[in-house]
Amino acid sequence: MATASGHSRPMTQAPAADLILHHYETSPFSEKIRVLLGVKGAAWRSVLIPSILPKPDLTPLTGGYRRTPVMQIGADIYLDTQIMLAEIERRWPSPRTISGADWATNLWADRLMFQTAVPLIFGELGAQVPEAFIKDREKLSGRPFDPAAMAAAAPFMATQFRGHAAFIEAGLADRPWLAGDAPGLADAAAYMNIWFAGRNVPATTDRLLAGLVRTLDWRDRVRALGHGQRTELTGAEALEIARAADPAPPPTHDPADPSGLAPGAEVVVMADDYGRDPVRGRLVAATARSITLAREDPAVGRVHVHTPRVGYVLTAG
Ligand SMILES: N[C@@H](CCC(=O)N[C@@H](CS)C(=O)NCC(=O)O)C(=O)O
Repeated sequence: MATASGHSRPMTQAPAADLILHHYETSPFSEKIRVLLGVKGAAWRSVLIPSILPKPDLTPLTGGYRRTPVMQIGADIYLDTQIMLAEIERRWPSPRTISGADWATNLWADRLMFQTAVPLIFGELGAQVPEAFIKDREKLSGRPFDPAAMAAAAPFMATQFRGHAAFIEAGLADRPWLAGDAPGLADAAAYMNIWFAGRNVPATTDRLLAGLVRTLDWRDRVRALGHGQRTELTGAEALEIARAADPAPPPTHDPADPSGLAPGAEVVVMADDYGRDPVRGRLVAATARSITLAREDPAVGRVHVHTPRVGYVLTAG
């Protein structure tokens, strides 16, 4: 493509090393992003965060959001994998990973299939789940986290998990990847649940995937995609990177936004499902796809925090 300066851009531009993922190894939503970065052939930086609160090097960036993962590019902070995937695709469009109804597939994987994997796993792990983790997840969800109740629901969850896996099997009937001829978001999103179950309850997962031969082969091929080139960074270094940077030009506010809120308004954003810790700031832009707000923190200076629109509640604060 020719640019204003007359130079031509390379066809393939891998994500630069200024993409930072705050994550932990066992996090399924993080695995979705890591696989996507593998598809993109990305060089990226990794900050390992705790799997339970407190997360002292993370919350100054997010304003209180505590879920995993969080993506940082300079002074721009992305909460929720939905907005991370959109931003990765916008900044680094090649190879293309999103088309068709992939966003619907992504929400199916995040909510419906994930919600069958959680009780399946924790019901079986039962007494092995540390008390501190149980207490943390009760705070996260606002509901009891009861491995015994999950174990009681396991037979139903097993049929549901296998049923969701059968959707993957059907999706692979006439193509090598759910995304088509090449891997993409649909693959990363669906794989996250198979990976999560497989690494925690491998024998049960094998039993529930028995006979789903295309899915088993696809699982191996998604794993073989890898995670791109990852280098480690400390949380303190990431905070310093945010402090030294200015936010990138934000999306354009939609004047027809149904919220009626205008840029500059004091607002609160929170997830609509779990981990609903409110994030406060000044509205920069609300669009049909995203919410951007500006916030200041002594540790990081001025940052822009971005969330998806679907799955998030925006109110005047
Ligand atoms: N909709 C969110 C869900 C993220 C999510 O549920 N992450 C889990 C871990 S994979 C979590 O936050 N657990 C609690 C924690 O890590 O503190 C997304 O797509 O990013």
